Amino acid sequence: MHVYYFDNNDAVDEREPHIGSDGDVSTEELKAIGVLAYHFDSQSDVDELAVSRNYVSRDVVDITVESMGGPESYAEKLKNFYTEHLHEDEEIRYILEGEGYFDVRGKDERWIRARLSKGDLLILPAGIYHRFTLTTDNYVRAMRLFKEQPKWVAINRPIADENPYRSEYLESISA
Ligand code: KMT
Ligand code: NI
Repeated sequence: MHVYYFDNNDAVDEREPHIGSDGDVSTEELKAIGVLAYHFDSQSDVDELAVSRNYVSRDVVDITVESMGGPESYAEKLKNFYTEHLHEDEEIRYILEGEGYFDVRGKDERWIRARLSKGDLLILPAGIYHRFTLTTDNYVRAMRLFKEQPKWVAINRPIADENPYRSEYLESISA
């Protein structure tokens, strides 16, 4: 998994790498904002992790132009994924096929981009602002795992600024 600071060049398609000049981001740096990154080649390792962290539900999503029902709805879906948002629960994303980018906000509000390929797994804490997009290959198959009662809803910024899970998250990363 390549993790680095995003270049903030919004004139370029979001599905391009956008490798910035601020360099790579280490696993420790990710951990400091509550994000855990792993690589698992076997599903049983993922299952074990899910059990140990009290995950109870999951789904598998295929994101392609066809699976989304054509170019227009694909573009619409991408727009939703790429709108900065948070979730009220911790969530796991595990890449089964293809590739995608998760952008998460660093402590200083800079975007950190993680390029996820087959076998890469990311744990996003509740309350972290993030967004997602595909690569120019336009193909990903991902498993999404949810804790306890799944809260599928994405809450966009800035409405989520007032969300209690947001405050709780900010508290948890303040050292
Ligand atoms: C999210 O939380 O933004 C997503 O789950 C994006 C799609 S999963 C590859
Ligand atoms: Ni999300």
